[in-house]
Amino acid sequence: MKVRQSVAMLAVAALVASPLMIGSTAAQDKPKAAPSAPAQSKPKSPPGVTEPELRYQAGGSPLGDVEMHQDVNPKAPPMTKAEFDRSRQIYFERCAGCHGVLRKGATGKPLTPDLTIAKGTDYLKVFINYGSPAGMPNWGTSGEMTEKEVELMARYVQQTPPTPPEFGMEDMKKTWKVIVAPADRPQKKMNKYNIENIFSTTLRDTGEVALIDGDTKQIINIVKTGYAVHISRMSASGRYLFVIGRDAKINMIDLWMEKPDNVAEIRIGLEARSVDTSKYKGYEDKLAIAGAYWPPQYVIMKGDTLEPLKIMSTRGMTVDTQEYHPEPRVAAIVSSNFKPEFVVNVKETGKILLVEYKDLENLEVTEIGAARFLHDGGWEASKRYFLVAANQSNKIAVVDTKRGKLEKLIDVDKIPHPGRGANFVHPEFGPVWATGHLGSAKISLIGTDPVNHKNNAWKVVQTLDGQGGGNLFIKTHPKSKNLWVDTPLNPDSKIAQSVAVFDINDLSKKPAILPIAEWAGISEGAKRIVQPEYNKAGDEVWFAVWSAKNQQSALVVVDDKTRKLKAVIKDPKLITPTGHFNVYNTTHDIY
Ligand code: DHE
Repeated sequence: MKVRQSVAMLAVAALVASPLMIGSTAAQDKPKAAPSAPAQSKPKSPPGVTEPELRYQAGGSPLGDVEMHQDVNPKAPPMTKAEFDRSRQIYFERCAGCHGVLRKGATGKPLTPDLTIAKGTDYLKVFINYGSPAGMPNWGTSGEMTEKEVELMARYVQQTPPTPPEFGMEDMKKTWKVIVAPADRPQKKMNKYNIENIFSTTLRDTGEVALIDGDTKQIINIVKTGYAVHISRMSASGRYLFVIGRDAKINMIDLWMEKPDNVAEIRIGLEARSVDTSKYKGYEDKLAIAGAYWPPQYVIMKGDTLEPLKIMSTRGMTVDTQEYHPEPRVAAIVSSNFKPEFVVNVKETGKILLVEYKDLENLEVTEIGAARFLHDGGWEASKRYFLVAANQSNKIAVVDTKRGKLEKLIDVDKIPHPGRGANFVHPEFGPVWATGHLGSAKISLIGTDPVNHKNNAWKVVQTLDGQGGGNLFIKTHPKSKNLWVDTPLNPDSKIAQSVAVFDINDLSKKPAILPIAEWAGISEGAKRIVQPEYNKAGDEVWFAVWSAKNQQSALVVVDDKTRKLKAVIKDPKLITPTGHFNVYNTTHDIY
């Protein structure tokens, strides 16, 4: 392997979210005084960390169920095997998202025994119970953990962190199944569906996707996928749909089958979020790639069978302080249109890797230094520049995939979360790409045309005021004049259950607020509105109305022109819908 280094040494802003501030002596590093108010039923966000951030990051990890070795450290308080296993499970369900699998710190502070043993069980118990102003949630007083669990966790964080197993080629091959071999698959499309207008909807808590006919709004099939399934992506030809679960299971679905269904599957690790396929001319449908959270690695596979070909580790030095990081998770991956390359974004090291896939034996990886905590992002309209959020650094990194270089690091507001962002031509500033924020109500519009609008390129040219923080996704379409902004993680249910829509022709106007959850006609549940997604024609916008597993959810379709309700899709099988992906728009990166 040859590594071309073009690391720009750029300082990043200090971390904003520091869930457990062990190892620092700052005043804010003290546990909060015991409150006199009674225990609350919901976790309350401490000052410094917004509730949306907390809800978003403290998602469960499938590693909780993985058996791990309990190392006995004589200096740490004793724990039985049963206590250790229970607290390990709680740790991976509640804490690993911020403090990291190995407790070396991620967006939260390190929790290694060299720091925690010195603090002692009583101190740690207070910390876990009441939280800290620096960002540690009040797990005990919020009612999220019982007194016994708080005590267990205080002892657990003093133990040697257990390491989940590695997952190499042999493990992958054991999970790899070709359900229908390429030779046995249809030679032509065998169904009457308009497959370019199919939507793949994540059914998060059942580990399935619903394939929905965008024309008739009927469910075509509910396909079994991995645990807490995350995203869907398309092959370049638009025939194969790839789905990845949080358990790192990839399912490959053939849309040409009479009833589209799985044709291959594999696990590429123990925990993952991203998958994509080769799109460069001559390599269409040839390769697939997936990135894991654990082990920290990415894997290149055959595009027609998912046979694993090459595994690459992401362990290495961070971009800013150049310290070794043992678990840099792979966040968004996209496929370049300019070169046979995948763009792999590594969260904790803050590096963007351009992985050239034309010769896997002599793999060339260009390493671009950006900023820490790279998460999600998308292309600007020409698909030459990729914009990715370094979320806890409050920056957007721009990569020029033609030159293979970092173009710019742009400061934006608190915790940008673009999804893939939204591209449109601004009446005053020319082509822009937009991102919303988890930590604020702002929407940043960034100029993306260095040729005809040079003065505006790679700058925030305008900031809009949305409904509030807790935004996750933003969307428009080349044929539309609407910019849709969701706010599913806003603590105010009225805001979480509605969306804001801006008029691109006149962005000085306040957005209209549409009560999508009300339109769904569902009585109970959180009914969070998630992810605007257009149909192929660009005249309908689909939203998920996301409630708990035991409650009714729905999809709401809005007419883009009139902004009026067009259809509500309800079905007992539509359980916890979150993301949805239109085949045509996903294949062609239209957003
Ligand atoms: Fe996601 C994209 C990671 C929580 C729905 N999510 C992504 C990507 C990453 C990621 C790295 C980019 C993938 C790519 O483009 O290749 N998401 C994570 C997390 O680590 C996090 C914070 C916590 C976790 O435990 O997983 C998390 N994500 C969520 C949710 O709670 C959401 C709202 C509901 C759900 O289904 O779990 C959610 N994430 C999504 C969606 C996308 C996504 C719908 C794709 C957006 C797109 O437009 O492409």
